[in-house]
Amino acid sequence: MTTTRTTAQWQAADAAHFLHPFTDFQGLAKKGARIITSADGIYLRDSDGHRILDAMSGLWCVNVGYGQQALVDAATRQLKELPFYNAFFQTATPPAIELAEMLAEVSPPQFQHVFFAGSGSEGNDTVVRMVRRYWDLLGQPERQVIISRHNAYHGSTMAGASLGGMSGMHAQGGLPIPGIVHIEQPYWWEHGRPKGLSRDEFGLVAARWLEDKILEIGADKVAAFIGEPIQGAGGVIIPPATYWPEVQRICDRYGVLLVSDEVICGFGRTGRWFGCETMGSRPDLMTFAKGVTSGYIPLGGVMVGERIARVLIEKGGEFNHGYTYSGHPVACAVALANLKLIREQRLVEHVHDDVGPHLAKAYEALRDHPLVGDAETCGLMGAILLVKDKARGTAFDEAVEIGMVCRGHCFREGLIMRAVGDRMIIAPPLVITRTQIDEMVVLIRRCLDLTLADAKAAGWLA
Ligand code: PXG
Repeated sequence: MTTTRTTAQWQAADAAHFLHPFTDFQGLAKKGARIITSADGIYLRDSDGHRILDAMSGLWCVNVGYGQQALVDAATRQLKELPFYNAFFQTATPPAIELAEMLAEVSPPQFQHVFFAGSGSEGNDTVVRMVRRYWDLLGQPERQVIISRHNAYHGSTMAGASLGGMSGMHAQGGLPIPGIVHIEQPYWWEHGRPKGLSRDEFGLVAARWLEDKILEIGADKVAAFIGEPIQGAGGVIIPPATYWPEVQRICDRYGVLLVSDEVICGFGRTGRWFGCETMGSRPDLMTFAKGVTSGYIPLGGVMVGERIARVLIEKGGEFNHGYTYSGHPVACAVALANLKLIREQRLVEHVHDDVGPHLAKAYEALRDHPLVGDAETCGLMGAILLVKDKARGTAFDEAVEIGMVCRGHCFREGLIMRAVGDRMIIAPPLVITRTQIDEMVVLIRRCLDLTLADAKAAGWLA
């Protein structure tokens, strides 16, 4: 199929018919999309035959890397045996049941139940419905408000985008929906450093913004707090170590449910099975997607803590919510094969003990680069902050779009590294080796050098 058309032909057909997500349609049509045709391990191949190191795991999801035969076989077997049956009318399929069982095994002990969805966005829609249902069942229907954070990403459905704190998304479509409010993010560079706070001091300050907000609204009206252990799409914002334990203390104190959005941080990304384990929180709900199938097929859902599950089950009555593909047998079969692979190949340990520390060391070494204001990692998530003046930590003029300049060099050099403002971010497949990390970091340094050369030539450093 991929050899039947030239790149230009693919691009023309793409521009004629395909409206891409989060894309300026006109701009893309002019430039032409990059056509990815195949992949293996941590490398992609495009329609011009270029090999590209995928340091973003597709879109934070291909945790086991490309080309894993066990996942292909699981899908094929299940497609032949039973390609679809629903879970609505008192029915279930073996893959969905087995996956539910296995998710309970790999999750923190408070999670024994799961609600399946088709994506992370749908999972977060379920979260909104479920926390409100929980408080209804407990006779506290006025507990409606969900607190989230600016620059969070929780998906693109009405509820997902509302929970998220992306102003560009809120500006389109009258969001957020009622009952969702936002506090500031725990980003030290933005809010802590300018005030002269240490990272740990700032972590406590940022967590207490949650307490302030709960007190402002009234604890009896607050249903839940939701956050990504580490904000991914927001630019790999790794909160200070003091942040999540303090958030946990505050949620406990006011009886507010804690929701950990594990769509990116789940399934080994941070060196534990779930990001909340790395960050030290004990959530009541966990949203998951992406890495649950390593992106080979869509699947999402919510792990439901016993505090909530017991109420939903024991108080009875129908929960009027669900999706056609809740517990899709093929998706669940692929997820099962994926989780087994992660377990058998000890990929979580591989991240925690081996490649995570190796990446951390390599990023430490990048700090000497003149453009690098900060370089930090957690497990296999990494961020480099590009600055104009290293000594003062001053930012580039926004109009320069320094991140996009750097990203352009990455593309040309055969590396997928994302730019979020001035932050260059990575989240490579968990199967990456030390040697491949070294290869990736050589590419990163080269792209930083090229970006620095551009900045000097254009006078952006002045
Ligand atoms: N929660 C989190 C934390 C996410 O990162 C979602 C929910 C929504 O999942 P679905 O499966 O509905 O897309 C996500 C998705 C980016 C980018 O630019 C990140 C995501 C999606 C698209 C782009 O980094 N994350």
